[in-house]
Amino acid sequence: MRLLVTGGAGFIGANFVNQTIVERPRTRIVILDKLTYAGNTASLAHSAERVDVVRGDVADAELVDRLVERADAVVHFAAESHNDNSLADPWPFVQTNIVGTYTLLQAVRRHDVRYHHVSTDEVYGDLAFDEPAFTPTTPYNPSSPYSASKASSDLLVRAWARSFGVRATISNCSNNYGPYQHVEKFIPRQITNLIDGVRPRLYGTGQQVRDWIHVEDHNRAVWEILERGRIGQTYLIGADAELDNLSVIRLLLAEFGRESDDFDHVTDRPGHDLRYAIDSTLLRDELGWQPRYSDFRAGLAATAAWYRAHESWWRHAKAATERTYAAAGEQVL
Ligand code: NAD
Ligand code: TDX
Repeated sequence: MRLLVTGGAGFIGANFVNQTIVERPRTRIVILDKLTYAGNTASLAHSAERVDVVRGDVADAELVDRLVERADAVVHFAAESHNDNSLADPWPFVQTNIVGTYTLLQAVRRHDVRYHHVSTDEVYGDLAFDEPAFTPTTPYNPSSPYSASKASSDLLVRAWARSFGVRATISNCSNNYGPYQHVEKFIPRQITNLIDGVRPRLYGTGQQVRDWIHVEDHNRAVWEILERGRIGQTYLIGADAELDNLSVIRLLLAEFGRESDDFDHVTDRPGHDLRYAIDSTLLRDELGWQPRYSDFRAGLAATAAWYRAHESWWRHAKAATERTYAAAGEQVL
C-alpha cells in the first residue's frame, strides 16, 4: 500500500510512521508536513531511510493533488493541535484544520483515494462528572477555537462521504500520551519541568478529567479502521483511563520522588472543558481492538523514562514554550 501520511513529523503521526515501518514493512510511506514548531524530523530518525518527507502545506491544492494522485490511501493527522495556542491566535487553526481538510477532501474525491480522518473527542464538548461517555452519535458541541475547527473538519468529511461518495472514515480519540509529544502539552510539560527541578503547573483546581490513551494504542486502532472500518463510519477510540489533572500531577511527583504538594496552581484556561470520556464499544465489538497499555501508571512511568533518556529531542523547545505560556499571561495563583 502507498500511504500518504499528513502531519507525520508530529507527535501521533511520527509514532504512526515509526510503528508502521516495523509492523507493516511493505507499506510505502510519503509524509506531507509543514514542519511547524510542532513538527520535528528527529522523531523519524529510526524511519528516515524508509520514508519520503515532503515539506509542504495541506492547504496547498497543487501539491496535495500531486501527492494524493500517487497514493492508495491518505491518513490525515496534520493539524494545529494545541487548545492554548488556539485561544491566543485562532487563525492558523481555521486555515490548517478546516481549509487543509477541505483541500485533501477535494483531492481524494478527484482521484478516488481512500481517506482516514484523525480527529478528537473534543468535538463533542465536555461532560458533567456524572454524564455517560461520548458515543459516535453524541451531538457536536465544541468549546474552543481548536475543537471548533476540528468539528468543522469532521463535518466536511461527513458531507464529502455522503454527497460525493468519498471513501472516508473518521476516528475521534481521547487524550494521547507517550514519546515524541511536544513539551507544550500537559504530561510532557510536567515531566520536563520535574527533570529541570521546576514545580509542575496545574491549571486552576485540577479537577478536570481527561481519558488517557497511549499513542501506540491509538495508532493500532487507526490501522484497524483503515483496513477494516466501514466506509462513512465514525469510530471513537479510548482506553477507559479517566483521571483528573491533579491526580496525574501527583502520580508524576511520586515518580520523581517529590512531595505530593510540590506543584503550583496557575491561571486556568478560559472555557476549560471539565471532562472528556470515550465509549469505544463500537471499535472493540466490530473491529476487535483493545488497548495494550491498560495500566496508565506504568505507561506514565515509561513516558517519564523516555523524556529522561531523550533530552536532546525536547531541550531546544522547552524555554521557548515556557516563554509562550508566560507571554499568554500564565501566573502562579
Ligand atoms: P502535533 O501538533 O504534535 O503535530 C501536528 C503535525 O502537523 C506537525 O508535524 C505539524 O508540523 C504538522 N502541520 C501543522 N500544520 C500543517 C499544515 N498546514 N500542513 C502540513 N502539516 C502541518 O499534533 P498531534 O498531537 O500529533 O495530533 C495529530 C492529530 O491527532 C491532530 O489532527 C489532532 O487533532 C488529533 N488528536 C490529537 C490528540 C492528542 O491527544 N494529541 C487526541 C486526539 C486527536
Ligand atoms: O500546563 C498545563 N497544566 C494543566 O493543568 C497544561 C499544558 C495543561 N493543563 C490541563 C489542561 C487540560 O485539562 O491538562 C489537561 C490536558 O491539557 P492538554 O495537554 O493541553 O490537552 P487537551 O487540551 O485536553 O487537548 C489534548 O487532547 C485532545 C490535545 O492537545 C488535543 O490535540 C486533542 O485533540
